Amino acid sequence: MRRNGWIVACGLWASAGFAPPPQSTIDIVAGTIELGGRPAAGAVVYLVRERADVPGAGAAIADTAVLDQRGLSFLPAVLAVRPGTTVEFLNNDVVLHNVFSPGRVVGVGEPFDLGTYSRGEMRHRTFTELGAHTILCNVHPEMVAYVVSVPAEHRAVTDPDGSFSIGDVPSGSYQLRVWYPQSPEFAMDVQVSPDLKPLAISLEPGT
Ligand SMILES: [Cu+2]
Repeated sequence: MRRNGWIVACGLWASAGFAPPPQSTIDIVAGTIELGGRPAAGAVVYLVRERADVPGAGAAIADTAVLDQRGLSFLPAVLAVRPGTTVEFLNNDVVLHNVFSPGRVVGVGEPFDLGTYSRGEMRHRTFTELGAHTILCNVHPEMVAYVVSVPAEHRAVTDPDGSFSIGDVPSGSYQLRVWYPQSPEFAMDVQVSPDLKPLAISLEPGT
C-alpha cells in the first residue's frame, strides 16, 4: 500500500515540477537470538539510526505503557520503552503487590518504591534514564521484571523461541543492538532494505 502511495506521490511531485523525496521503503527486520544454543527469550532488540541528523530516532517521548501484575507475575516480564515513557503498574490480583526497584542491580536507574497496593489500584513512574531497570515486588520475592529504556522508535522483545520482528522500518543504515540480562550489550551494523534476510544472532555469555 505504502509503496503504491510513493509511486503516486512521486508522480504528483514530478508533474508539479518538484524533485521527488529520497527513495524510502518500509521493511521488516526479523530474526532469532540465542545464547549458548538456547533461545534468548525476553531480549530487547532495537535499531539506532547511524545518521544522527535523521529526526525522530532516539528522542525522548511522552508515552505511556502498562506493566500488569496478574497471576503473581509481572506482565510483560520485559517492557521496552523510549526515555520519557510513563509506565503504569497495575494490580489485577486479589493479593497485595508492591513495586520497587533496588537501583543498579542490572543496568542503570535510581532506586524507587511505589508502595504496596491492592487489586484495581495503579501506581506509575516516568522513566527518563536510558538503560535497564530491575522491577521487584517485596511481597513476592520470585516476581521480577525489567523496564528497558532504549533510544529507538523501532524495537521488539524476543518471544520464548528467541524470535523477533520489527515492522515499519524505513530503509537505511542502522545499528542493531540487543539488551539481555545474561549477556554484555551486543551491536551490529544492519543495512535495512527489502532484501534483508532474517538475522541469526548469537550472544556471548556474561562474565
Ligand atoms: Cu507481588
